[in-house]
Amino acid sequence: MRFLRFLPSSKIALVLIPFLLSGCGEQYLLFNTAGPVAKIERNLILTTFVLTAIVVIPVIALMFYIIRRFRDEPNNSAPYRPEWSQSHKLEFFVWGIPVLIICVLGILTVRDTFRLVRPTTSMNGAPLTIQVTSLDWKWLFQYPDQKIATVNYCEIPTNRPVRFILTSDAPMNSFWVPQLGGQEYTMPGMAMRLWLQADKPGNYFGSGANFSGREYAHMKFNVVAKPESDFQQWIKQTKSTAPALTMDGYKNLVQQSVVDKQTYSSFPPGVFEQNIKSEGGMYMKHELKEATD
Ligand SMILES: [Cu+2]
Repeated sequence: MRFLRFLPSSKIALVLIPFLLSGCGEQYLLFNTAGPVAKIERNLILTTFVLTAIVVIPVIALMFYIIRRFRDEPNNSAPYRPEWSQSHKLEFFVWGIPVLIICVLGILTVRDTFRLVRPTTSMNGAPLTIQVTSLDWKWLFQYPDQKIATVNYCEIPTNRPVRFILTSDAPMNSFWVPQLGGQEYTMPGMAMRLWLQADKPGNYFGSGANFSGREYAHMKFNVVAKPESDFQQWIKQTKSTAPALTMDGYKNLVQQSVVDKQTYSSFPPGVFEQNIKSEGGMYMKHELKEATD
């Protein structure tokens, strides 16, 4: 490592420390999980990281070693063997270990993927359903059972699985609340399902994770998790104080614009399902039924 020779190793360590330790900070939402879904996904990410490091670290270390050991310079005693061609021992390690790692990672990933198709914790009572529509450049949340709607934020009860049904009435986007779980796409004419759950009250950052036009950077929202009783209180208050979302109001929201948080005491019935159907959702009968039953 001749090019590093003029830098004492203590200096290199000092430069590396902030990068190596920054992952512990609270601003790294992906690792600062707040629910069972995000926890499963974070563990899978960390397992993947450790397993791939088994290959990556020795390969990088070997690269430096080989460059140093076999470089052409006077008095280098490294053996020169041009007729060398095959080593079964080496092949065994070079192929065997990665194949083993891929197998383990494959099994773990399939296991967790299927685990997250259903709510991760046993349910007492019905889950909460929230229909999410990504619009040009805002997020609309509809509560089909409570018959209320919000824009650019939503509230959920803690310790209860929430079933998000996702679609788009604008270009495709992606719904992502890093502290609660991985992203899921929103697509016109489709109804995607994503189970999330918050274990502790808090404000969880959410955003559109898929570029969808000029003001896409403003497609941010908060998921506000609060205890069940506070959540019921919020529903009650919303129903009695907020204005209604009319069909004209919805058509306005669909237009390209950036808006602040909004709260509505009602919304035009069926507007979510009609949007999916009008965009070719006849192929989504099963999912639509799930979204509306
Ligand atoms: Cu799709």
